[in-house]
Amino acid sequence: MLSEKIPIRHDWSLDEITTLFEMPFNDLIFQAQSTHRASFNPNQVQLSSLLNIKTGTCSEDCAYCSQSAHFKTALKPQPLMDLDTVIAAASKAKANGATRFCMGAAWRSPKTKDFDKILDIIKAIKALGLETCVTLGMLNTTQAQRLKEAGLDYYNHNLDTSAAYYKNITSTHTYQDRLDTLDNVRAANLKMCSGAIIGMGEKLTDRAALLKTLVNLPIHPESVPINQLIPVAGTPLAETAAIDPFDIVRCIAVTRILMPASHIRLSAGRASMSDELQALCFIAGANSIFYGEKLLTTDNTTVDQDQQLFSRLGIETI
Ligand code: SAM
Ligand code: DTB
Ligand code: SF4
Repeated sequence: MLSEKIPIRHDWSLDEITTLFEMPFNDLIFQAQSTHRASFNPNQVQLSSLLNIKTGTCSEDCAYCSQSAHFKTALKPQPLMDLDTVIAAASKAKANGATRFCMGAAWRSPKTKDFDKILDIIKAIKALGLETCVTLGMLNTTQAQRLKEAGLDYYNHNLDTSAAYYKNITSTHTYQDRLDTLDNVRAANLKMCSGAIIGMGEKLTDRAALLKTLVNLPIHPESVPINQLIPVAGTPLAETAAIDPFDIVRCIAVTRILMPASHIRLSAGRASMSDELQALCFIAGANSIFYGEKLLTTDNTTVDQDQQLFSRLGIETI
């Protein structure tokens, strides 16, 4: 780690961010890797495991999502999992080396009847010695506070794309709803996990505008997942053309430069990426992954594949 810290800024303009995206690739990667080294050990990657604890029948119509009740996908809906099933999955993730356990529920917002069960799940996972993260949809201030009191570490709520492009992605809630939840997460003193999906047909300016919103929040999200769209059959985005693989590297590099002290997670889409592309993403400043055979409803890389890749790259997992 270098001693010189990079300043944390909250006043980035769209032009400045667009200019970063348009830099020659080598210059961009050099700046991102230099920034990365100022705050982090460049040979360490944090491992978060994911579990979908409630599957499908979601009232929202997010165009990328396999779990929306609005689309006919192959997914089998499942109610909220039992505590014991969640504990078993978390114990396995811990034994494989994960340090954080992230749980997702396909809800617009948490259901009152299930909320106490969620609090029990968080307490039990904390007791295993894992960091906890949940993503349950929109939260009000009381819900955020109760999650904090149960010992929750992180709340995941992605802005996903720019405010302008978000209107093409969902009609059942607004960008302002997402921002309000992020405010409530901060007000409860929870750590924030919020990031992007790229490859939904958005333009470079949408990627820049999304990152501008995230970086100019009063505190940068501690964790920034960068997802590449996984096209799911039956969803409106099923036939979306694949992006240029260098676009995800650029997106990670710009995110690293903007948020020098945040963990940046190379998230959905790794299963379709080559080892070389993933390595470029780590050079560009990604220092966290979702680890384990499944994301929420789709396949991830296997634990064996990831362990082999990290061994070839001399990366220590934490
Ligand atoms: N219902 C909650 C919400 O909307 O925040 C939590 C679950 S939602 C599935 C969590 C995140 O997963 C989304 O915001 C999106 O970033 C990501 N995601 C879902 N489906 C995806 C897909 N097909 N490809 C890439 N990312 C996806
Ligand atoms: C995030 O940014 N990505 C994760 C997690 N947060 C909840 C979800 C990825 C989902 C990919 C599609 C699926 O498996 O359903
Ligand atoms: Fe999927 Fe979450 Fe949107 Fe529901 S709110 S459709 S679970 S992304």
